[in-house]
Amino acid sequence: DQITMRSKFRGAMLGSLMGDCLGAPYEFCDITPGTKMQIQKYFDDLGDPNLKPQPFKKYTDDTAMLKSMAKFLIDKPEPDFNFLAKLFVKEFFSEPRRGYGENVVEVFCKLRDTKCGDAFSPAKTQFNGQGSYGNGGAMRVAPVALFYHSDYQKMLEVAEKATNVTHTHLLGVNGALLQCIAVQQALMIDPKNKINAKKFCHEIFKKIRFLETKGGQDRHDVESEECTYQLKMKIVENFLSRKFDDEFDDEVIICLGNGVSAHESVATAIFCFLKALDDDIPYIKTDDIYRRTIQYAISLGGDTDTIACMAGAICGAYLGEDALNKNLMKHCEKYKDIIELADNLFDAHSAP
Ligand code: 8NA
Ligand code: MG
Ligand code: MG
Ligand code: MG
Repeated sequence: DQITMRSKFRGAMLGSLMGDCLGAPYEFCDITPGTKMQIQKYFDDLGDPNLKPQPFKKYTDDTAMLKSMAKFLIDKPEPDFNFLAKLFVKEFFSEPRRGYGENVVEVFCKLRDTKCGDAFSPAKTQFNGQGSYGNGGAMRVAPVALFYHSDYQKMLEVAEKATNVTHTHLLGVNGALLQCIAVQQALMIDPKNKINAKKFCHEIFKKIRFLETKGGQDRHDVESEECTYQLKMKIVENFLSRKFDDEFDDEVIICLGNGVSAHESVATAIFCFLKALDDDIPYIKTDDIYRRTIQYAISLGGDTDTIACMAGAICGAYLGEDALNKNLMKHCEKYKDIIELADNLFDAHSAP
């Protein structure tokens, strides 16, 4: 029904923004057991309705690029990737100090110098022609999952091309597709129904295996980058069966990662969402599923803004706007603009 879907669009967009804004202060901090207690207090303090929202927690590159992705889908009847490139360039040069990845800046410069005439060329030359496997494609892909949620093939096609404007390495692209699939799958579930975490995980596994094997049989060379995300999703499934103990988080970080590359962060974000569905992380004390999701992502350290942003988008797509804590939301820069963008995306998607 229409109301629920509108609320889910807002939930995914706000969930992404809030993960970015609230996660950014902890990016690459040292995480000790003490830090995890501090993060609990940080959320408790921000959740106080009397705390003034000034200064805002600022959003970073994740949200800057997410906004461009939404506009790209809203403003044109068919995807125009040169237009997307122009939006990225305009956004970057108007506010370059949003914490962009170190190398993606070269792409923006080349795009600007060629007036975005060929959206796909500059990214191909990154890292001596390997292309970037950073998580920059995945962190901004949620609007594609929302807009094309009822046309799965088109969703994947647009997600891949939109990623290719900055990221062409197989791992960067498949990481973005994995995140896109997770957001779409969460969007399709009624929040009144409890998610079966292992089933949710296995569904994603089957979809990403299909993409990685190009619809064919299992590969034997499991070391191959063409198997990376199916293996990651198997690891997620295994962690979901384990009880939390003192080694748990360290092993999650070793096996799933918390870095800036897509293969060390996207499966981690999916795991944070699924783990937080249950209230069994001892140092996290809240009944709020969304807060648990991003608090856990941030407590794992590393690329906290981006992992919380991706996990937050999945969780928000499942729960919808009403489940997101308004006290936390009001501390996030430009949250009202994100609501408007979510509504415009919804209206554009529903237009005949
Ligand atoms: P990117 O394309 O510059 O990639 C990010 C980083 O990943 C690069 O700087 C490299 O270190 C590494 N990398 C990617 N591909 C390769 C490769 N083929 N070979 C070797 N190394 C590689 O930018 P992006 O958009 O993917 O980055 C997204 C991340 O950067 C997000 O987490 C975002 O929040 C941001 N970020 C910024 C800071 C900061 O302080 N400025 C810190 C962490 C993350
Ligand atoms: Mg960032
Ligand atoms: Mg707890
Ligand atoms: Mg980041």
